[in-house]
Amino acid sequence: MHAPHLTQLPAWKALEANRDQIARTTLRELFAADPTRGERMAVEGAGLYLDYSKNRANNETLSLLVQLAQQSGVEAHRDAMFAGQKINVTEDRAVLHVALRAPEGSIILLDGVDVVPAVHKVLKSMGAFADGIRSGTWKGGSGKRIRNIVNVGIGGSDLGPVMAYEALRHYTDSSLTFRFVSNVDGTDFAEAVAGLDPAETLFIISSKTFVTLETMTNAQTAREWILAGLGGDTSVVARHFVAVSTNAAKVAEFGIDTTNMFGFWDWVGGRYSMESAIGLSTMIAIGPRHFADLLGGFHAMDEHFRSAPLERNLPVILGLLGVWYSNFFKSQSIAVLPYEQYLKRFPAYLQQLTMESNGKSTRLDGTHVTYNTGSIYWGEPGTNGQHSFYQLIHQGTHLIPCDFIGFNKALNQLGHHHDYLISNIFAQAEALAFGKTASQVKAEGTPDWLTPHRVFEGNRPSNVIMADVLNPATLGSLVALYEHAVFTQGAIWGINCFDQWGVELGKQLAQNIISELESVTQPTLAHDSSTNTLIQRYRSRR
Ligand code: G6Q
Repeated sequence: MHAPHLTQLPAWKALEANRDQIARTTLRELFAADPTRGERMAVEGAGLYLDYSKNRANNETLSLLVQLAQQSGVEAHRDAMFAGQKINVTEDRAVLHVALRAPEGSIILLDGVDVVPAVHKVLKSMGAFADGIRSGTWKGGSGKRIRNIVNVGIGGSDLGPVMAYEALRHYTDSSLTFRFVSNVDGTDFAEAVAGLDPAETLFIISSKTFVTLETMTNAQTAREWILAGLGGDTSVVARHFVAVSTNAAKVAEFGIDTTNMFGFWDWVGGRYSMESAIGLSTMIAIGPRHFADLLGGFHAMDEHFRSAPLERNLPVILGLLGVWYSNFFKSQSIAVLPYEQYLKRFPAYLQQLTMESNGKSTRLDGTHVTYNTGSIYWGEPGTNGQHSFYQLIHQGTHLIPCDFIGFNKALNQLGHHHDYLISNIFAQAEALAFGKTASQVKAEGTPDWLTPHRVFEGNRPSNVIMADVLNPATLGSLVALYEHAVFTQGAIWGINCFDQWGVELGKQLAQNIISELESVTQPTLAHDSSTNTLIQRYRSRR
């Protein structure tokens, strides 16, 4: 039997009516009518405080959104994920990233087997290796200490490690240099190794499948670079390469000793893997203890997601508000604006998490959706964006809900910087919500002709997410907050958050085109006229 269609659910219908009512009111009016709104519409959990009061929503909206979650089976779907059911149906896989951060001794069964001991076994071997690099006992082939760590990976095998390294830089061992190579563009590799001594360099080849074109190409180039730097001595290559993968056979085929391989499992999706062995570079950078704190933060949010009532559940609320704007206000995008320089790569990380997970238009039952799904996520660290694209958010024609992220304590306490920084979060959220009316603008002595240009309509929604300080635990909570918000949305939309078939076609077509570009003789081209011409032009001009 087919589940009732999302748009036919009673809560959906009621939300449409509620939207019509909300559309006639403003955040100014909503706040004026309820002096406690700012305290009431906030929720705290796993070290994070979410103020969602500046959303175009009233009490009824929130309760209807929660009903929508219930009527579309979010809780049952969540429990199925935690129970190791194969909810990634198009790949016939369980989705158990929550097991990666389950404390030792807890039990998560997959096909009747507890996966937690295997997770901790890998964590221990990662820890021993990380300690070896950090203490200098693991040496390169020529006996020199490893000082440079280069992670080679792409997508989920890159974005998490890069983001976490930048986010936790304050906690890293500054005697070690970390670089990241992802793009198949040779410039990425060339610049990543510029200035590095091969004798002191370790490559972590991070690839779940170990067949990814970009990563295998970069890994091969890395091998040649090490060999050239170490006088062609193949016997020492092993000291400069480790692998993170689920594919031992391919790792061995590449020439990496599988004793230097850190494994994970097919139930870990690439974009959900930063706390698996894919986080090896993170663990080397911050040390095993801090890595354990990171896992602790993730786990705290997992527990909150699993046990908090939906109306007090941070990821559920965040996810539901995304559904609210996407489906009931036809909003297309969400800006994520961390007011924390260390989170400068967080928006890029979130783009994959959100858009690769929920950028789907086929429902689990194979039918095409009749409503919007995943939003376009984007952002920059504050306050830089304020001097650039915030103009459009404040006065443009698009409705762009914003997530502001800030921390009560600075990691680099310098003069007034932090108060200035945080004042801008509060001010931006205030300006977006309440704007500035024509009479306020006029009262400042603005001439009539200029007044309309200086009016801020307001009524633009935002969330403010605050934590005490950016540390491994709060980073883990923050990432898990968005993971579960994405999950909540996917469950409501009835799509599979955990596959990514949309990345396949381009990859396949590139394989054909590679041989056409590299063919010594003139290839017979059978593409469309545009692709044929582009290939011919490139061949004759490169
Ligand atoms: C993530 C995707 C994708 C993947 C990369 C790298 O969810 O599956 O971004 O992480 O394509 O894949 P490998 O780790 O297999 O090289």
